Parts: sequence; C-alpha cells; structure tokens
Amino acid sequence: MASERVKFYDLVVEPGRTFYSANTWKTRLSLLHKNVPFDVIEVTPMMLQSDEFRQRTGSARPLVPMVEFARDDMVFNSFVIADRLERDYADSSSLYIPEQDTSDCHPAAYASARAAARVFERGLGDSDPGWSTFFELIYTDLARAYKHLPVDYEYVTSDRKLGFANAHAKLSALNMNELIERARMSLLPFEALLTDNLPNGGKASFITSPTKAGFTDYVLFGRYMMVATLNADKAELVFSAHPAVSDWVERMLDLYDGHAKHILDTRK
Ligand SMILES: N[C@@H](CCC(=O)N[C@@H](CS)C(=O)NCC(=O)O)C(=O)O
Repeated sequence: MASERVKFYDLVVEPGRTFYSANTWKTRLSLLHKNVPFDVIEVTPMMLQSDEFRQRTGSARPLVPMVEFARDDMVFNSFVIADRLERDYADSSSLYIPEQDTSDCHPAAYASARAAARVFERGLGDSDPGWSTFFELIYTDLARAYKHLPVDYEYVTSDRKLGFANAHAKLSALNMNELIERARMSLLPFEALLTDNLPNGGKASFITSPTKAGFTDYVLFGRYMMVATLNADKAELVFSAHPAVSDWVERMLDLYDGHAKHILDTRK
C-alpha cells in the first residue's frame, strides 16, 4: 500500500515540550517501524477534553495515541492502531514477528506472537494490573510538570483522571526507594531474555525477536521514555541496574536514525 502521510496525535505538557506518554511512544515507533510518514499534532490534556475534540472523535473521553489515516478515518488505542498498520502495510516487517513481512507470517505463529504482545502490553505496559511501578515512579514528576498550569494540574491530579479515590495524596505518599526497587525487579525477565543463550548460541538484541525490534520492545521502551523524559535520574537508576537491559536501551535510542535520542536531546 502507498505510504500516505498520516496525522499522529501525541501528548505534551505544552506545545513544543517533550513527548512523555508511554502509550503514544508505542504508536510513534510502530509508525516508524512500518515506514509510514507522519505529521505530529501536539495535544495537551485540556485540548483532549475540549468539546471540539469530543465531537471530532465521537468519544466522551478522548485519549491519545490517535492516528488520522484520512479525513473521518481516526483510529484510537495503540494496539488497535498497531493492528491497523499490520493490515494496511502488510508488505513490510511485522510488528509482532519483525523478522518477516506481515504478509509472509504463518497464521498460527502470527496469532501466538500477537497474543504475546497483547498480554504484555496489557500487563507491564499498563498501570492497572500492577505488574510494574513505572507510572507510580514518575507520578510526582508528572504532577510537577503541570504545576504552573493550574487548570491542567487540577485535571492531571484529579481522581477522575487517575481513577481512584484520594489518588493524588496516595500516589504522592509512596516510598520512592521501594518504587525504584520494584521497577528494577520488573526488568529481571528482560535481563534474562537478553542474556540467555539462544538455540543457535547467540544472544538476542531485542525482545520481540532476536535481531529486530517490534511491538513488545516498543511497549517496554515506552515505559522507559515516560520515565526518562520526566526524570532522567530515575530512568538511570532503574534501567542501568541491569547491563543487558541498559545495552538494549542504547539500541532502542539508536533505532530509526536515533529518533528517540533526538527527542531526548532536543525537547524538554
Ligand atoms: N490503552 C490505551 C491507553 C491510552 C491512554 O491512557 N492515553 C493517555 C496518555 S498515556 C491519555 O490520553 N491521557 C490523557 C487524559 O487522560 O486525558 C492505548 O494504549 O492507547
């Protein structure tokens, strides 16, 4: 399929600032993986809450990532977008089995790989199931980033946004040393995967496949970018605790002409 430019909606504290959303990083990297040219539309939480956005998206609570493939063809949710990219750009490396083009993947192997990616993104890649502590780890940094914008601050620290009672007080009272330790431990499976010997004797460079990054890498790297953009010291403390994971972060930063590294270097 011809690669038409699409519009990719990404979250910022204010226009011109950095891209900190773990979920939108999945989509940004999925678009780059599939070689789909895109224009970034920077949106703030208040823009997303506006009547204009609610009407345009037909959703009472619009969330990013969103990709506008064409007028009146807006797709939400990072996994739904990934599936759409797999369908529309089947003649390029699969997000779930990156060593093959999507159209060449065996259906049974494809279903297994897609299911593994889905479980992982709803597990470690999501705050709700409690598999990891990445959101809790940066919550106070996120709140601080909005402090000078009273209306946005009120929203991002509200129970409505955070999803449970007294959320701001509870999240702010968590013990940071314990959070850092738990976040480190949540990376142990990846350190093992990247250190184990493969059947051919080599080592895996990426998580989704030994030689090429894919959707599962983008899920974990989204968590890394969320932490690194909001508090670089915490990212260092957590991700550098494991040598193989630390090397993987460097490889991820270098992907697609150093796309993520460039954003870390140029946007704050
Ligand atoms: N499961 C969804 C999660 C989407 C989501 O939670 N997006 C957040 C950013 S990480 C958002 O739009 N937040 C703005 C808001 O809550 O108003 C996905 O993967 O796309």
